[in-house]
Amino acid sequence: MIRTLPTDFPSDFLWGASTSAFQVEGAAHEAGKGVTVADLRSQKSKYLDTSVSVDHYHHLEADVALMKELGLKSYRFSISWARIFPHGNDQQVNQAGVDFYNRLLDLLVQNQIEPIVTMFHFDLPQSLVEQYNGWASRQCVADFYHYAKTLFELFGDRVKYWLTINEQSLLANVPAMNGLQASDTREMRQLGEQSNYHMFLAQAKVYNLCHQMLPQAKIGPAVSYMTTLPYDHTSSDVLKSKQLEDLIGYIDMDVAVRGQLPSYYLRYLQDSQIQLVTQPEDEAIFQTGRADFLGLNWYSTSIFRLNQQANPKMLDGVISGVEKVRDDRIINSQWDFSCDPKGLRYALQKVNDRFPNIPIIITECGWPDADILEDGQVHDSQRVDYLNDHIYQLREAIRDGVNVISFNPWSFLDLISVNDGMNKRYGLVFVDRDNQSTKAQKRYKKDSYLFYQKTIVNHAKN
Ligand code: BGP
Repeated sequence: MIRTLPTDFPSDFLWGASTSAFQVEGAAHEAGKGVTVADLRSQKSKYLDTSVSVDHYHHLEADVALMKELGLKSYRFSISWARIFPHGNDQQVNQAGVDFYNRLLDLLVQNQIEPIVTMFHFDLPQSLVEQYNGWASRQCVADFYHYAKTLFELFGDRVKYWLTINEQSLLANVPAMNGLQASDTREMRQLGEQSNYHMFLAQAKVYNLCHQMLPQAKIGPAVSYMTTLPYDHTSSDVLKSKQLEDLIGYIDMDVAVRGQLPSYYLRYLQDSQIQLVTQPEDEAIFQTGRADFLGLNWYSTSIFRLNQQANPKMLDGVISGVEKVRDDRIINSQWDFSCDPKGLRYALQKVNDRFPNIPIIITECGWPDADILEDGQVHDSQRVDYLNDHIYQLREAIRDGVNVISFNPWSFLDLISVNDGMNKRYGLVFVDRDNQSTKAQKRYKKDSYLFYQKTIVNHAKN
């Protein structure tokens, strides 16, 4: 029998939106929460103070009401590890933190919004860095496991979709994001890859644990994946582009789905003379702990001009051996994000070719802009176009046979950008604050909110 392809979004498609704890919550030093590496990063001038963020912590009911009015079927957010365990590995939970997430989950469930919960999104408890250098130490595997087990016990009755680590490849390639420091780049690379290994191991253990403790639940990573194209179509450049895509894009997916470190990564380690510290039992851990789905953070297409240097890898956010090229044939934002909707369809087809029929949740996808509030309105027409065109291509990918089950644009409401504070906004909901003043933190629906609301209604009819 030849199977029939879907003609549209499935009726149970989860139309959602996305945020992360330190970027929205605020209350960073309230209610017993411990300090995180994100809080410390934010004290450096490049980042915006997380102590207030957009004060979601104190606007919980109103924010969920806005989600409901928008028609969301899912909400992807993260739990702050340090709100549950202030030092990352305390004997007891911080009850005020547990209460906060209980309130959020209860509100979501009451409003029929499916929670999609990230366990760790760039905000490692600082104490773990001070105790043993965080993810660079194998102890962190045990502490993450204990944290995950606690989340399953506390919230497993209401959460069906779990995401383990957000954008591990970024954390591995920019180890400072995990609070790590080193005297030279070589040592930094070593720390980055050892951390990478421990994050892989921790997730494999947690996938397995989830399957044992919560057989109804589904679990996977939230992977950073952009469409990567070579500038020149010579074989050597195409090969380099593939190497870059493997090492930065596919690696997290390959380990999560196939249960082993891929050969291109072993080759990279060998060529870079990086020796990982491993244990004999690890192979079995990788084999038995596999993800059920892939969460993809996809924003744009990047075009790279590649030089002959081996091993493209990122250091402090810069990819060595390659140069990102701005191509005016695609629309670019002022932050060098491109708008390439067909790039999304192409990326989804490639992931589906690699892992046939694996369920995919788009965990992030969005357009940055310096939105302006005028008379209570925000006319974010570029974001509306971005959403419209990407949703169209997403539907095309579903019609191609790609198993996408949920779309969660970044971000539900304006939040502090990792690199650009409040200058660079992504939200469907405008928050009235800037880099200097927190103002009233009043919320306003942008044009993109109204557009997305209509889109959800139209598709829910199918
Ligand atoms: C992803 C992160 C998000 C978010 C987004 C936009 O990498 O998972 O947390 O920040 O990118 O990036 P930025 O905030 O730098 O604009």
